[in-house]
Amino acid sequence: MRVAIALTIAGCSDTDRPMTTLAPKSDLAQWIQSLYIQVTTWDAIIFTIVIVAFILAVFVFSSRVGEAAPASTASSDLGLEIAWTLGPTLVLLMISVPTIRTIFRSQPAVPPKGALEIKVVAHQWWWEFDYPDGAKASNEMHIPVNRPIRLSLESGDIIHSFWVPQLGGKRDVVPGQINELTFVATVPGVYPGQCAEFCGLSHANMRFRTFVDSPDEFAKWDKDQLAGPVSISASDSLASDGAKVFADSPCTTCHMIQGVSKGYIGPDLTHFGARTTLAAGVLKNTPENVAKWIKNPQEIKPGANMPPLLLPGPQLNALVAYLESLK
Ligand code: HEC
Ligand SMILES: [Cu+2]
Repeated sequence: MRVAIALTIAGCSDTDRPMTTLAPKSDLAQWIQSLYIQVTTWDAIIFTIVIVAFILAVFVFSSRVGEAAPASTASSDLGLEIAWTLGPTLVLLMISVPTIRTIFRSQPAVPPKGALEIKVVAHQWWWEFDYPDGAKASNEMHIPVNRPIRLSLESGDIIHSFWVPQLGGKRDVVPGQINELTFVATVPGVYPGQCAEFCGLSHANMRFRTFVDSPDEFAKWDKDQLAGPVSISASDSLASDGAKVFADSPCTTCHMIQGVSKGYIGPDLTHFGARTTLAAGVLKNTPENVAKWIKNPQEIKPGANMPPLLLPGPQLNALVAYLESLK
């Protein structure tokens, strides 16, 4: 039975179904997977018993037309009464005990030793990740493999839900409350995530990615994030023009670029050029897409909390070149 379930699950490959919940890449996801298998096994056993009893009742122990009804035994058989009270109780215990244990294991009161603690802030409709050393990221979270990760989930506005299917279960993000999620990612890779609690117009566009890096890759990424933006080489006149466009634009009121602006309404753009996607994973980060986004964010993402900015073509091109240079 278990082998059959495991084989069926293994058939759901995770490369062509990146949002699968059946390809665990963390200890938490693995525990949840084994819960699925346990519960499905119990279900299958009970299903079989019920169907067999049903068939026997219909075809073997039923009275035929013209025959007398069989004598009732229900109220007199104490053994049976005890059996069908204890049986379901046992089954419920078998299901609830491991389930509740898994819930507690996913949020231990004390973070595991050596855990990396990351503050996650959910916004309509993007994700902010704040690292204990001051590094900041938006919509693309980097974590080291095989090290306990402790997420503190907060909301900047309304209820959202943090969910990376291959790394574990959903956890709601509730205003005025800090919810926690603890896990160890065990396989390097890029795992997509998605807000899983309806939060308005662009809820479906509130995606993100988790990069599970080797410890060295993670250390390098973290160091790059802590540094200011890579300085623009004097030869890149387009990007330097773009820096001026940015500094004189309303972009500065909402976006932080270290050493340039201090906005905090939208994502920190200090290392925007190093991200693979933009607008919470909705578009690939290419110059064409960034230009499209600046011209009309709402067309790409209904309701997006960024106003369209009508810039003349050359200024827009320069601004895009500047943003892409921010590695
Ligand atoms: C009123 C505040 C506001 C202003 C002004 C504003 N933005 Fe934004 N910006 C946002 C918000 C909010 C988001 C996140 C939108 C989302 O993904 O839902 C965003 C997202 C972005 C992103 C995508 C970032 C990412 O990592 O996904 C870029 C790039 C960007 N803005 C550039 C600009 C530029 C350039 C300007 C000036 C022309 C500008 N923004 C003006 C609020 C603003
Ligand atoms: Cu949502």
